[in-house]
Amino acid sequence: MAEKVHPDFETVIILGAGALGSYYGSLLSRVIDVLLIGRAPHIEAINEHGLVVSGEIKATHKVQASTKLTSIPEKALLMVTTKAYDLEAAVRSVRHLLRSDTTVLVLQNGLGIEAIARSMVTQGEVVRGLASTGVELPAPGRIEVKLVRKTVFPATPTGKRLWRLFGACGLEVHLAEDMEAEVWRKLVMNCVINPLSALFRVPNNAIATDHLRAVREGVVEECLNVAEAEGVVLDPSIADEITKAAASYSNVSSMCQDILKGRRTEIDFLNGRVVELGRRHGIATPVNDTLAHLVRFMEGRKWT
Ligand code: KPL
Repeated sequence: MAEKVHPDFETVIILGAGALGSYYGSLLSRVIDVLLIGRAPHIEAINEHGLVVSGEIKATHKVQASTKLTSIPEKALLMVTTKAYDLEAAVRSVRHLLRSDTTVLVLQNGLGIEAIARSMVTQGEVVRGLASTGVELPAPGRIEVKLVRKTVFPATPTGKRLWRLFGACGLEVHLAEDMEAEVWRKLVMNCVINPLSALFRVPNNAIATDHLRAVREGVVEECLNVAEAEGVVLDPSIADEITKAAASYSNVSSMCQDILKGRRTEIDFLNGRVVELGRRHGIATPVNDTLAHLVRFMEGRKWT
């Protein structure tokens, strides 16, 4: 390590390097030393053949990779890219290694992500980022970039340092003045696209159909009511923005990938969380509740 030194960070460690984490790791390795921490088959394949990236970006990267994190060097950026439900356990497993100069960046979908990480971290700083890029992991050691979208950080001094680092390797980055509103905007989009694409097992653009307009609008309306009760006012035009965005996404959402692989999903951090907050505020959320129940029914099933 320590060949490429960036002024703000000396190393990037990606904890939970699946599809998205490997995507960021591969790009960041252009300008800074990167260590990927992930599951054995993926890590072994990377150590043997390099990380092979295809799709919108094509490259093979020699990136350091391991199944276990044993130390955190000075001025490290620790990016946690696990699924939302694995975040707590992932941070707990490394918290004894954190230093006061470690920056912990959490990039999961959903609400309450930063609070989970903060409750685990006693040293260093926690920052929330938002990722909308669509990446798949077709085989260990290989990722396919299906959709490239900007990464969002808060417009804080640390957010600006992240903006410099990510920008230096060609990633499009946006600094948000109102990060809470951005988190909600992304949440509403995920509450529409992820469960519908997962339930029908279709790419994101298929759910932009007119047949699902009423469902999409129902999800959005309930989310906006709950957001407002939480102190975040979003413009109702977001419903059309989401439909337009979905129509331009030919990738398969992360939730649809989870359902296809018979895995757990992030539904409790998305529509499930909106339902929970709605209950707390006395706001009805029947559309989100129904979608959450349907997705839970699909979790863990095997498809032939
Ligand atoms: O965040 C996503 C996800 O799949 O989780 C979107 C933006 C919907 C891209 O697929």
